[in-house]
Amino acid sequence: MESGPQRIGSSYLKSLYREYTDASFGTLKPRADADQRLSMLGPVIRGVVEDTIKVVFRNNPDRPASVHTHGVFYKKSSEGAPYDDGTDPSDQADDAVPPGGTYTYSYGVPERAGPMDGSSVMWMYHSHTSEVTDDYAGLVGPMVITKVGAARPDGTPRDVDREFFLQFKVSDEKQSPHLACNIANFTGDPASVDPEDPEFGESNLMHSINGYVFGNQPIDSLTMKKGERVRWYVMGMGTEVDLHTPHWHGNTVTALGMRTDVVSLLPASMMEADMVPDDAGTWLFHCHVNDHITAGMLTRYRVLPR
Ligand SMILES: [Cu+2]
Repeated sequence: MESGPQRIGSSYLKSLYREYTDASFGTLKPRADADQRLSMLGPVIRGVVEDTIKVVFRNNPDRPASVHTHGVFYKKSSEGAPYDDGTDPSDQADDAVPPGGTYTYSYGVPERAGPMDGSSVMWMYHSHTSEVTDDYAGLVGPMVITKVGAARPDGTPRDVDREFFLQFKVSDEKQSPHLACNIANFTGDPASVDPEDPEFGESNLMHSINGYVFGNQPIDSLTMKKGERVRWYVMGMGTEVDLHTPHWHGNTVTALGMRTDVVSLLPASMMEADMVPDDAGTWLFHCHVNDHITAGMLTRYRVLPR
């Protein structure tokens, strides 16, 4: 985690999805206290079954990027992924929005995009122009679809008091498009860095939850009250080392129709886990994979007395 002559340290330049106040993209929308919990993730896109969701995407980074969603209904012109699908150029503007470009994606929300059980389901969205490097750049966020009749006016599920969003990922910063910039800006002696040095490679595997390691996500952003109805949306991303088993100390959840305190995530897994905490305190929440524990894939959550 420490920076050094050949070490980047604990801070990296990332490319992140951020919400603006309007489509002029002049003013970043400040994140509400409740949204600070998102940390590195993009804004929560919300919809209710039978809605149409439109996302106006401005690409500020210096390379092409896109928005590719899971779960919802899209035509080829809103898939956000370039591959040999036989479409003509009029259906390809979504695949790779150029630097400075703007594109409006449109998604239907049929019943099959909504929850099967419960009131809401989380899908992820991410850039799919250069799938691997876009992921390691940080271009990922959550989308929540709520059942008809189950949403408040702002789209949040009425039967849930608090939602949390956490992504478990071994972020390989060596595969980030910002590697050269991070070496130049954060190492002590950039010219002496050998990117092929295995130890340099290991130092850039960030075993992170929402971009934080070793419990550094502010605990205020993971705080709830005893007796509240809490919905945890957890997701995985990454590669073959990304098998994660998020484990809550102190309280249990229901997930996939069973009671547990550990769930399983593989790359691009998405899951809801509902908790009604009955045990106040500050509790560990960590990946239970041994190698990931020692590498810092852990955080804390806090349950206040009612
Ligand atoms: Cu893990």
